[in-house]
Amino acid sequence: MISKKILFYFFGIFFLSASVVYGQGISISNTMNRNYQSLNGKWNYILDPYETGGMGGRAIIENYIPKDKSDRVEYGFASGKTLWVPGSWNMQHPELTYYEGSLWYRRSFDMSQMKEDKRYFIYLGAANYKTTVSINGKEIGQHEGGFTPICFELTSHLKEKDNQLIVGVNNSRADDNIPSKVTDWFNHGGIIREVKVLEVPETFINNYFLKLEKSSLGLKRKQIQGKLQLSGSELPEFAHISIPELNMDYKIKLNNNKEVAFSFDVKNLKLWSPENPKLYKVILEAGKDRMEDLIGFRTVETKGKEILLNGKPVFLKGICLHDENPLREDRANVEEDAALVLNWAQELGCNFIRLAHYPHQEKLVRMADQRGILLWEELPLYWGIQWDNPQVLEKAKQQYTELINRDYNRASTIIWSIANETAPIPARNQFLSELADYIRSVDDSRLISAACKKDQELDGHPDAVYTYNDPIMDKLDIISLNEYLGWYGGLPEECRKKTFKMGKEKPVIVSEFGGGAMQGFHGDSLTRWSEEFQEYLYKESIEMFDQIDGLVGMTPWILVDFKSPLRQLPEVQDGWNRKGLISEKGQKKKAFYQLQQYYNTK
Ligand code: GCB
Repeated sequence: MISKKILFYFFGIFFLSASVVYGQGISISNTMNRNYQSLNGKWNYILDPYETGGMGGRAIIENYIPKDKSDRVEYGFASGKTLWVPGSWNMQHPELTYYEGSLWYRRSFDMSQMKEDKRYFIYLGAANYKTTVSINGKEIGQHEGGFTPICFELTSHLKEKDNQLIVGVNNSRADDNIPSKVTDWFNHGGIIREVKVLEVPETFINNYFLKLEKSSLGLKRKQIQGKLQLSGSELPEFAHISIPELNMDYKIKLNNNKEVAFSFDVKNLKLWSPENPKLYKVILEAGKDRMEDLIGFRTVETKGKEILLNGKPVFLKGICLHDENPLREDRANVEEDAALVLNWAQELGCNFIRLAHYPHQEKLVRMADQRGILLWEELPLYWGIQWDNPQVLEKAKQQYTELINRDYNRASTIIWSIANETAPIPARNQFLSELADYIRSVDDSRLISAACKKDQELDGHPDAVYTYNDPIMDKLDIISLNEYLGWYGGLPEECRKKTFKMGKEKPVIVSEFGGGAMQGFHGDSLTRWSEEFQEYLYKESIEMFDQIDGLVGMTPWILVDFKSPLRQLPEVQDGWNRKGLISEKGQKKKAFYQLQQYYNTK
C-alpha cells in the first residue's frame, strides 16, 4: 500500500486537505477603495525544487521551529533571505533567474486593530501559477491561474500579534495549464501583484455590476442596469446606490437575497468616451458596508462591419502590450509602470490597447478608464491548449469569471478575446464556442473576439487572396487576425500582392503584425533586424491592411521589446523579443514614427 507520506511527496504542495477552499474562494472587487492593510514589502522565502512541501509533509506550512537542541528540522525561513512582494522572483536573485517550480513565502503581521464585528480576507492581486495560502499553520485555500485575483477568508484564524502567513507558489509549466507549456513571454514566477488584508463588515457587498442599457442610448432618461452580490448572514432589508452628481439615490430591495438585479433611470448622463472619459462617483451601501467607485457609462455594439461606441463608429488606433516594465525587467505592478506604457501609447496616437496575452494589472485598467483609452483583454488561451480536456475548459471559465468580476465596471474594456492563434480543430471549436456562450451569459456589455486563422495556413502562400472562414467566427462580434507577412513569410514587398476576404459580414481588427529590430542598428530596408527593415515592413503592412473591407482597427505587435526565453539570437535578441516599437531601455525605433504618422491621419 502507498503510504500517505509517499502520496504527499507525489502530489507535492497541492496535496488535498478537506477544509481547504479551491478556486478563488470569494471574489471581492474594488479592493483599492476598501479598508485594508498592505502586506507588500520583504517576505522570507525558501526554495522547494522537488516540490515536497518541506521534508516531513506539511512542515513548511506549519513553519515548525525546533523545540530543543535535539529536535530535527531540515528547512527554515532564514531571516536574511528575502524577496520583494509584489515582484517576479526570477529577477531578484541569480539563483532564481530561470527558476520554475515551487517556492514558499513567509510573512508575519499584527492585527492590533482587529474588530469583533468585522471580517478579514487575504487578497493577492495575482500569483503565477498555482498558489497555496496558509495562515497560522492552517492551509486555507488553493488557486490556479497566474493573472487573476486570489482571495480567502482569514477571520477565524487571526490573532492580534504575529500572524504567520505562508504562501506557496509554483510556476511549473504544464500541458493542462492556461497558458500551456510554450509561450513567447517570460514565465515570471511568484506573487506578482499586491497583497493585502481586507477588512469588511460581517455582511458586505463583494461584487456589483453596472452598465448602461443599450436600448436607452437614444433616450433623454437613460437606464442603468445593475446587479449586487452580498456576502454575510445579516442581510439588511435594502441596499442603496447613489450617484451624487446625477442627483440619483436608488433603494434596492433585497428580499433576503444575496444576489439582486435592479435598474434605474438617470437624466443628463454624460457618456464615457476616449474624447471625454467622464467618470462618476458611485456610492454603494448595504447595512454597515459603504464603498465608493469611479465608473464611466458607455455602450459598445457592432452594426454590419462597424463598431459603434455610444452609437457612433469608432476606429481603434491600437497597439499590443505585455504586462512588464522593461526598465525594471519585472512584472508591472505599480501605477508608475502603467503610466510609463500608457504615456508611450498615447504619444503614438493610440486610443486602444490590446492587453496581451493574459489579464494585466488592475491599476492599468483603471488608468485607462481615467485617460479614455479603450482596451481589449484576454486569457492566455494560446498555443498548445488541451482543448479536449474538460478541466481546462473549467479553468478557462474560472479565470474569465475572476477577470470579469474584477473589471466589469471599467468602461475602457470593450472587448473580451477568447483565443490567440489556435488551429480550428473540432475540439477547439467546441471549447471556444462554449466559452463564448459562457462569457455572454455573464457579461453582455462588451464584444467578443479572437485572433482567427486564415484558410491558407502557410505564409507566403501563392494565392493573392487570404480568405477567413474559421468556424469560431460565428461566435464572435469581431473577426481579428494576426498576419506576419513580410516577417515570417517573404519580404515586406509581398504585402503588395495580397488582399483579404472575410467569410462573415463583421468588423475586422488586425490584432498583430510586425517584425524585429534592434534599436540603434541601421542598414537598408532589406537588412533584417535593422530599424529600417522594421520601418519598411510597417509601411507596407499598413498599406495592405488599410485596404481590408470592414477594417475597424489594428494593434501591431508590439509597443515595447519584452523578455522571452524563446528569443536567443546572440547580440540581437539575448532573451528579448525585438518586435517592440520601443527598446527595453525606452528608446523609440523608426517604425514608431511610421505608425504614429498613420494614426495621425485616422
Ligand atoms: C505571435 C504571438 C505572439 C508572439 C509573436 C511573435 O503571433 O501571438 O505572442 O510574440 O507572434 O513575436 O512571433
